[in-house]
Amino acid sequence: MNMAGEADPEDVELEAHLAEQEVFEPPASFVEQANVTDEDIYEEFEENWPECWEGAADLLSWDEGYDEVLDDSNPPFYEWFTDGKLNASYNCVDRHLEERGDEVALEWVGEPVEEENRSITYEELHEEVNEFAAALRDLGVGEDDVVTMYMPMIPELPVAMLACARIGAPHSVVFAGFSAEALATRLNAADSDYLVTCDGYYRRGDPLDHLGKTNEGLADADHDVDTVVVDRLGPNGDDFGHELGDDQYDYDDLVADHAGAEVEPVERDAEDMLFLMYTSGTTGQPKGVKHTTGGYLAWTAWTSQAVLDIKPEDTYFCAADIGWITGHSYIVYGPLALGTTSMMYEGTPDYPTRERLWQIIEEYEADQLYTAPTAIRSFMKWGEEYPANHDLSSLRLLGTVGEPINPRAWKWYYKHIGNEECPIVDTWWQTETGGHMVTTLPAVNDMKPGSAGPALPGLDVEIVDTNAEQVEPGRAGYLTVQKPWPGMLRTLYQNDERFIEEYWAEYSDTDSDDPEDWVYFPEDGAKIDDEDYITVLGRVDDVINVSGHRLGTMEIESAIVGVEGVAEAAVVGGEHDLKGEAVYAYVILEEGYDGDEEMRGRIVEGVEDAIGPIARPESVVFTPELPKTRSGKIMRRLLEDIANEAELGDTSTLQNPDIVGDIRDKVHSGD
Ligand code: 6R9
Repeated sequence: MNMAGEADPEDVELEAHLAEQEVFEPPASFVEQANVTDEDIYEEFEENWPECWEGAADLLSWDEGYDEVLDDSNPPFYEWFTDGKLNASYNCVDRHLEERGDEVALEWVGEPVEEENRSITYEELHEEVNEFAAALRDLGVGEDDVVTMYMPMIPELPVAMLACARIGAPHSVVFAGFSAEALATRLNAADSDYLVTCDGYYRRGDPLDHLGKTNEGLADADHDVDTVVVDRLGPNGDDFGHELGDDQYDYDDLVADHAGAEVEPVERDAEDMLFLMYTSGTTGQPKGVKHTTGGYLAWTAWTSQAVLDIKPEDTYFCAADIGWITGHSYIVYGPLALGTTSMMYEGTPDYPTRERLWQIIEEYEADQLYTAPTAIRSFMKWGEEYPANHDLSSLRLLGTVGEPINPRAWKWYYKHIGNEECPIVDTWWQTETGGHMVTTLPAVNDMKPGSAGPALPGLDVEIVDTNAEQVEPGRAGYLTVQKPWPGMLRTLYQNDERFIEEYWAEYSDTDSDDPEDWVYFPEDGAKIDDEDYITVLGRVDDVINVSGHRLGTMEIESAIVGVEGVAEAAVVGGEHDLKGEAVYAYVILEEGYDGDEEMRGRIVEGVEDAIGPIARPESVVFTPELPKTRSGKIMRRLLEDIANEAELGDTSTLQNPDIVGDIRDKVHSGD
């Protein structure tokens, strides 16, 4: 971790958030109907902590009540709703059947290739989840076996997740855009013997060969993996010429073989693992974030209700991918726990036209839209005429997630999408937090563009300096969470030590068993104003946030160093108008290799193969040396300054100060 020199949040602050703070009140028409309207909630939760979270647990149906809200006897291994028993699939499906069985649970809008859309009612979801759960069991999947999913935005993905939840098998969803190598790493890390994938999917009208990529990944798995393959492409996939191997099964066949099957939801302990999600961290190895059944589900249900204002009769649209935590928490678990209609779409916002999202919202009369600042910046660049062509008046609330939103984009979203009638919730949270942490409550708090808002009721967030002292309002510091919360990760899969190291060691007394001495550090910089509004300034570790996706610089560097002819590489994030940040790579070649286009192409390919196209470097700069401290550490900070064309920081501690100027000349001459 680089608390000391490399990423001082003070600098980050200067760039994005100097815009003057304007204040917007929640629209009256929204407040009138909102789920949470009482501003005393903050005080009440504080006074009644941790019992305040009983309300969140009450949103769920329990097979057996819990004994204690919180067991904090062994920090940081907190346990919530101890000894309570429940099943997430039952909570997201079965319990809605009586009242909402004929209502749509999942509204799937496919890529408009053959105008395939599916409206899946709770009744139909129940049927398919049961059939697939029965099929998984027959394949041998037992309770606590990790089932990996490598699937794009097709309805079989949430069905498979819920089928796993039903039989108590944790899922580990790998984003479909990740590479074969990334799949293999995750299969191996979780020692996962089962995989659900598909033959292919559409991107901008063209079929993509996903099974080919899957098979490449499987070839690198260190054990046998039984694989279920969804036929997404039908005859359009014939050109890829795939035949299913011996341990590969067709999804439709399996479901048909189990037609009408019913599987009793397995009673899970509140603390039993619901799923794993691998995310990028400071080192090259992705971290397997473990979420539990009780706390996570309570957290996502409660925040869906309080922050996104979801009601059962809503049609709620989150435009994220289920391969990321946002889709897990706010397409699948939170919304379905509340029995609403959750939409998912396949494809991109600009295919077949730049009106795709607006068309979907108009057609389905969506009540909420939850998306990322990177998308909003693209919409803004394309122009307001695209949304203006559509009736967006069904929208009641807008949300953003994934990265800081600059006030200009915020105001554009507010005006051109929300027609100044929808509150915006700018939700700060992480894979690790399970759900929202810092955001306004849409009917309670005023909005300040650029600032996410106060911490949610019942959370204790402080902005501190390196000595753990709270910083003055307006000053940059580090965001910390001082008390546990139900949705928190419980550990990193099979690696408690790294869990402590990554999230707690910085600000905790790790020898203490007093929970007061334990502080969660999410590795974000932030500042707070005198009304406790928090402005998140960005990561302070070696993680780059490209279009809201977390990428570790180490992962990208090791991919580049794996390319023949590369001696050393340093990767940093540089500002990017649309993506927020982009990947800048500085590369030293071995003797005898030229820094030409061919080499550049091989490096880009190496990164795409190892991680996926999202990690593709924006620029690759060849240099004979990298700026290093006397102790031999690469000074990434200077490389960031170069990428951002910023004033260069202190170079006096370098072994090789001249190299900085040389690199800068190279970058800016476009060489
Ligand atoms: C949900 C999600 C987490 C990191 C987080 C922070 C950044 C997310 C933000 C935000 C400013 C917001 N982040 N939401 N920064 N304002 N509203 O994105 O999870 O993929 O784990 O990323 O994203 O830096 O630490 P994840």
